[in-house]
Amino acid sequence: DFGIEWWENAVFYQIYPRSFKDSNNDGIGDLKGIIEKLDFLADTGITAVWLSPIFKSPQVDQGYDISDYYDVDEDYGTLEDLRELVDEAHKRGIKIILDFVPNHTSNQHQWFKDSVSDPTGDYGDFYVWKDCEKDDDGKVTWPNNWLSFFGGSAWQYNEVRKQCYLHQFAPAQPDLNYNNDKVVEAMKDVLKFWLKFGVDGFRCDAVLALFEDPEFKDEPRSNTRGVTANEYGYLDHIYTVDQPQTFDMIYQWRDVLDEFTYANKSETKIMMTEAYTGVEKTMLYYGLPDGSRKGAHFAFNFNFITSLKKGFNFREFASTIEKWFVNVPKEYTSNWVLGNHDNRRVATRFGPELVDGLNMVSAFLPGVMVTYNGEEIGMEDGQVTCEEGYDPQAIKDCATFNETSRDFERTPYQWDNSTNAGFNDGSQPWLPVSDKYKEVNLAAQNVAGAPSHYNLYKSLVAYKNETFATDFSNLDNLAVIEISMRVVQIIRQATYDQYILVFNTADGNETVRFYYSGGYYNVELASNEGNYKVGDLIGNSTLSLKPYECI
Ligand code: TEU
Ligand code: CA
Repeated sequence: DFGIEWWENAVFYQIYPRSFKDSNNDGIGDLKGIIEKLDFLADTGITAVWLSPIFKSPQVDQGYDISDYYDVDEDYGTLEDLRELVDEAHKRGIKIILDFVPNHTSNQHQWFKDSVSDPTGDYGDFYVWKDCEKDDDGKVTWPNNWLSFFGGSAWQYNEVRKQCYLHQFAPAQPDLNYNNDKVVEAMKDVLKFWLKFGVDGFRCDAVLALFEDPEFKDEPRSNTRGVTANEYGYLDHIYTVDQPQTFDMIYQWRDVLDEFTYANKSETKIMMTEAYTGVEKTMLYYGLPDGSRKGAHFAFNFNFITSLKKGFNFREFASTIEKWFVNVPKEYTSNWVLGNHDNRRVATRFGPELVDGLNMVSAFLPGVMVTYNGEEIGMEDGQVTCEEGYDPQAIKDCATFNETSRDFERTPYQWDNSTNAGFNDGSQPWLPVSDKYKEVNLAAQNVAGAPSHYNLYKSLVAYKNETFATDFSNLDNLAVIEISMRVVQIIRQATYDQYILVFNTADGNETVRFYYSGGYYNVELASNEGNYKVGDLIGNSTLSLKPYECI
């Protein structure tokens, strides 16, 4: 017994419900669609499903604007459907993680409506309201210079209350006021409700934005060049993200989860936090350095998204991994995120040839592997025009839609080569199906023995589940070695065995020396179309690797 809890060597599979599977042919993916695909998920071998938000919502930010935390949006089904999904997933040994969106509600939430209409009432102080002046020409002088993540002022004038409210995201997403104890309690109640319902944990959305500076000080200019005054990157966000009280709130939520874990003698209820921030702050989401407070079970490691660019070389690749593991205390479980619904797909970001190697790396590294639906078949970004798009960050300015939109990575899942890629029975999907679906789809790849992204992914997950679950090693036992400017080798020293991953990150053939500690090595997994095949033996020899080959 290596003392690993269920989530520590797990594969978390993110489902974007709107685009996964549409069971009733209304163009929108739904819970019943996910239920239909549970056997596929079980067969793939993933440990847990994280669902992007399925709660009642006007869908301004595709569900990240919640108007009722306690109910399922009719686009996705009913509470009974969710009951069935959780039960059916559990029957198959799959955990269900819900998306907890604590920073803001929808402006259609009853709390916000009450806050607007009755400033001195129970909900008057539920949001971050500040006085602001509106002149006769309708021009508002904002309370300060704060910017929204989606661009433009983070303030919005409300005609009824004649005040401004804070929205770190879209204007339809007013920020909750966590300085109000009633808000703190109300949101803990949300967690407790779903824990009682039987979910296995939460992905906590945009936690970095929970608190702001109590004095509402202006933020300084950032030194990033080429950014306009309206763009988020124009300011250095020292007063609106990662505030000290934010970390404490995370630790309080952890207490709620732990209480529930112990009280019910059930398996650990987990929390993963989403914050695009520096590595030191990321560690504070895990807990206090002295161990006196615990926070997230893991805080997403976005380095593969934020530090790595197309055409990366060995150095950039190695430092992306090192940046994480030199900073993570060994008690913390690591995690490796390749993509999500907010970032261009792996095949688009790096090129389709890199899909296998990167999936291999994220499965090989110790800790949790996080996969966004579609990455297991190497889906590329879809084609979406501004008129077809929905992302609130992008549709307000079609001139910059191609740069800012997150709709591209959200097009329907490509199941097969039938109409609408098998997403539904032919009615128009909410976002267009990618025109690549005839070449890239699950049915074409899920053929026994065929070399495919999916079959490799499935082998990786099986290997991780079998081999690394019992031969768990932490980051102390990891070494990233430069073999050449283009070839990287990662060594994972387990209790008895040594595992080596060799990855040619370049588009040319590479002949390199195999760095090893003696003996022969079995090729246990290999990317498709390389020189090496599963079952080959490698000893004291040179390796000839094809472009992007990974073994
Ligand atoms: O994203 C939070 C976040 O940190 C944003 O910076 C996001 O990555 C950025 O807008 C990408 O361009 C979360 C959700 O994942 C995202 O889908 C939501 O829009 C956002 O919170 C608001 O709830
Ligand atoms: Ca539907």
